[in-house]
Amino acid sequence: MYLVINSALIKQLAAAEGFSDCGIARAERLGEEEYPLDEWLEAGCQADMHYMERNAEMRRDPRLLVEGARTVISLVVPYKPDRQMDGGLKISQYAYSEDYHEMMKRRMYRLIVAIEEKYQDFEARPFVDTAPISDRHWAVHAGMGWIGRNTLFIHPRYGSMCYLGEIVTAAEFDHYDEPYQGKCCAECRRCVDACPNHAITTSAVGMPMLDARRCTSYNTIENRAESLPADIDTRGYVFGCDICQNVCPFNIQAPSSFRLDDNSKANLESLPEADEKEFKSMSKHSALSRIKYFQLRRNVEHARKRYRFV
Ligand code: B12
Ligand code: SF4
Ligand code: SF4
Repeated sequence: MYLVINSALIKQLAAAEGFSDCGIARAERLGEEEYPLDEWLEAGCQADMHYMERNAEMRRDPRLLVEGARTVISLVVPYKPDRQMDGGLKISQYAYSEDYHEMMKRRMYRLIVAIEEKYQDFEARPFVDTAPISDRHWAVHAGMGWIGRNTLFIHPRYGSMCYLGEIVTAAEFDHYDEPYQGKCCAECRRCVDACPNHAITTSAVGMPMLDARRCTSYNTIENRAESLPADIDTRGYVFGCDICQNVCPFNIQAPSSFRLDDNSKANLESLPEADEKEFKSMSKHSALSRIKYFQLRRNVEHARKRYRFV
């Protein structure tokens, strides 16, 4: 006999640990129609993120990641701040606060402990953008929202500015959520039209597809080259990019989740001028630690060069 867990109780515990939404899905294989990874890879959209090519089958099937997995608990924490950074050079809002990998993992471990207190034999592993598992597609599969044309997961209340994570377990639950069937982007194309680099393209079967080679977020964060492609218009972003999220009506109407001025990372306006020591201190416990100092300098130089022409 394996453990059967009360889904409604787990959702209550998740809310108590600071998750704004929680969906519970059966751990099963996501097909190509649900997660069109092969097509994306074949089109070369991953640029040099070769980790996306490795373990592709595991990315589709959490049972290959966690032996005996029966359930994926998908969790949402919104991050829209009450205002955006002023000034010409800016960083993306997902990096305004504490590193989301650390924050999400901490909350997920606390949730696992809270579940263990109710069910002694409960065993689980938490993931947040750190293992071959598609965070967005599990959020859809667990019934919490849909994949928008900007290719991000959109929650009907919180929009796309939310961090996602999963707890994968062999335990069985008494109720599973159905994949999301509600609202969607309908005829809206604001994000596609707003992207200055035309990075949101269309796949052979008519799905929106993000070409990382054209995306400012990829170029300012993941691209390790000495210089950025000259035609990439970062519109002043030196870390990440929010343009296709800022124009989205679901983000415009979403409530803000924290006051930027209350946040310890609020002095980020000085980031573009930071020397290496200052950068190290600012990027500690921040998503900014994903880049090296030379990338920051390269991104600042690229943005300033572009500004002279626009
Ligand atoms: C690789 C990656 C990137 C790459 C590629 C982005 C991408 N869209 O794939 C780069 C570096 C560019 C990137 C950028 C960003 N990222 Co990122 N990234 C990831 C990562 C590691 C994997 C994503 C992936 O599987 N891509 C594979 C391909 C197949 O997906 P795709 O391009 O979306 O294309 C398919 C879908 O759109 C699909 N599709 C289209 N319509 C529909 C409809 C339905 C119903 C379905 C099912 C599918 C579907 O068809 C396309 C294929 O043809 C995830 C973490 C994780 N482990 O899941 C975070 C993640 C997606 N990123 C995240 C964030 C926050 C960002 C940025 C906003 C950061 C920033 N501000 O700069 C930007 C947003 C850029 C954008 N518009 O997508 C969050 C997104 C949260 C959310 N609400 O969705 C994630 C989930 C991390 C997290 N745990 O919070 N990222
Ligand atoms: S993050 Fe910026 S560059 Fe990338 S698709 Fe969105 S608007 Fe375009
Ligand atoms: S801007 Fe419009 S098309 Fe793009 S993700 Fe938002 S609702 Fe969908």
